Amino acid sequence: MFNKILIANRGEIACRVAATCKRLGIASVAVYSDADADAKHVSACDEAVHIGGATAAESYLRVARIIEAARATGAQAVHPGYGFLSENEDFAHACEAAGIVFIGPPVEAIAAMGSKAAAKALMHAAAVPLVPGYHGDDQNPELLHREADAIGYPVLLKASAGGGGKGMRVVERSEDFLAALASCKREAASSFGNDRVLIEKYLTRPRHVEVQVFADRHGGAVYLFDRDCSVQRRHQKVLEEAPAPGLSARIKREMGEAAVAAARAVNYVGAGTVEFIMTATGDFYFMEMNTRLQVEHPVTEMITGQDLVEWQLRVAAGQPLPLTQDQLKIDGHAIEARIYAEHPARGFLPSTGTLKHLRMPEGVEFTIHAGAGESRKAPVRIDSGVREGDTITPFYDPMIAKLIVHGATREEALARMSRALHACEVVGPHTNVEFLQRIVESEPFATGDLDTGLIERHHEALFASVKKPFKEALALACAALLTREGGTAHGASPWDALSHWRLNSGFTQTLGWLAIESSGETGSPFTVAFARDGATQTLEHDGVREAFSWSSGAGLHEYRATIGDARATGRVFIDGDTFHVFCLGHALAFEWQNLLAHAADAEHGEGRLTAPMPGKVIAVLVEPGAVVEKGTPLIVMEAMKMEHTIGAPAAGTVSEVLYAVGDQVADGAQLLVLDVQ
Ligand code: MV4
Repeated sequence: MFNKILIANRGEIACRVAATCKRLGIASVAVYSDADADAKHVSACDEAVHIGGATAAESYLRVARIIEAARATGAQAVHPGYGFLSENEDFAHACEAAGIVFIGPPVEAIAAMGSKAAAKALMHAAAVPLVPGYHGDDQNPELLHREADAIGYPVLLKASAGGGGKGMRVVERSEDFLAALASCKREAASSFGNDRVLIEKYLTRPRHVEVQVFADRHGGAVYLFDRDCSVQRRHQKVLEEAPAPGLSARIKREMGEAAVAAARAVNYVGAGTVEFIMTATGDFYFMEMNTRLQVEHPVTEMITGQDLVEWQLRVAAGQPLPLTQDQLKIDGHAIEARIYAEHPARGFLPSTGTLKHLRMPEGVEFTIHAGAGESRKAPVRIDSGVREGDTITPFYDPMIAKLIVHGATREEALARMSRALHACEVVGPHTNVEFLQRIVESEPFATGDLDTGLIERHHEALFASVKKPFKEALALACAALLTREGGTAHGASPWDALSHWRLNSGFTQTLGWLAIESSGETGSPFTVAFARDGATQTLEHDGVREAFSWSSGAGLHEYRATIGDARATGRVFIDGDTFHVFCLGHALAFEWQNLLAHAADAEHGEGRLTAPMPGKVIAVLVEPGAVVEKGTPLIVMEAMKMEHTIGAPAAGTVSEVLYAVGDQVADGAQLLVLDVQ
């Protein structure tokens, strides 16, 4: 076994690989870009080498620089993770040339699977099922047209060098074929530098089912069962699970054996994924083979209890596969959700920014203490490459975390996933957490009625607005605000004195709010009146006054509130004037309208302070000569049983106070004179 490896990646997969290294006593070397100097993966490794600028091209894609880092640190092998250089033949080749083990398949296997047409020819020879179609060398348009007519419409044109859904065209009718072919070839040439295409019968409502395979250098090859990754958006997987639901033992075995045959056909070594497309009746056809560890590998780890990174390291070090096919068993069901920093309401654009608050459900991080076996015992696993305080930048994939759950049955795993998603709290970038919740709780997902069109077909329901616990969340936001105003935030300001001093005489305080929708849109401003009279406290909102009480909870940011007969415990995270409330499994946000500052703003620069409405002066908080800060409360008025505090519009010195407690004042009357500094 190696004693030191370099991890040529970043984020959660670099952390994931480092965790297994730690567990096995293998030293790990991180590489990092300018943007990642303080990244989690750097601290997860024993050593780190800076490899260049923030963009991937200047860092994680620099073959020579990474090989140099491996040489300089004495790493015997390189783990490429996924993405970046993981399926790059030149990189695998350069490692070999430098005498460093590439933890991945042989260069020839990567090359064989790089061309779809060539891969299909190999698979045909190995008797792996293929979608009826044409994948020949002859690209004469008339010949292709005749082939398409023979297959029968609709057909699908695919760029041979493409992958992941790029360069595909559905052709519905023979008369559209030649135009679609020309357009597909143009796109293939510009995207992949190669205009070769293949034709397939177009399958409607297919499932994406893939098989995890592993092969060693000693002729051993096994499958670690199947995964369903049908729930995708624009070819980006959203939810993955293992095993694929609803398949008979016969289909599972046939597909597993076909996947092993596919791996053997290219002399595969290491971890690979054979991707099949499956019809509603369970017919499956080879699509492509991914020659790397996949993002969704944890669901396979959860159901098999195996650490696939450990398997990769063992195989790369020349050891035989740890288990035979007969020794591999499926235990229960696992589901993975990919939590992304993206904005569903804006077409899922990546959403960047600092993770000001990040709380994941109770679970096991994939660390030194939790190998795959451990994480299977713990039913919730979180693989993440970021911590609270880190920033999601535009340079890399905006994934925040993978949330993986296990259950004895799919139903149990599903319920656990739903709960776990409801426990995710993110403040900073927008996320897809609510979107994931809706899919997980949707009827087709719950019943396992999966196909690649699920999200599009249920678009309306998945994007409809949900009812949230508005009143409870608002009560918690008010609790957090009143707690803050009552003490710590303003220190020994006169405002503190005010709340305590008036405790038993009864008063009303107006709290101004704006609701912020998950779309980012803000509603209209509204006020909540908090009143205290002796031991009785109430909140009035929307014309309804209800009994209200609150207390700070045990944990950081935690509050308990009762409002009328509703009660809620939640966390309120305050970011500037925005109060992010997490309660009852929902995230809501309110922007505090600082009425005091607003009143001050309205008066700004004039140095005179006027009554916003007719009423009575109930407190004068300053005396002539007082030096005040901008925003310092000066006078409190009461009008229509509500309290209004007038604050200093700017820093200055109070030169004159024109009214005393108990005085009745007219609308617009000047209350005091301030000499602005
Ligand atoms: C197909 C297909 C229907 N018929 N091939 C898309 C990405 C690539 N891996 C294969 N893809 C498809 N190939 C035939 N003959 C539909 C898709 C497809 C798809 C496949 C898997 C997962 C999601 C998908 C979303 C749209 C289309």
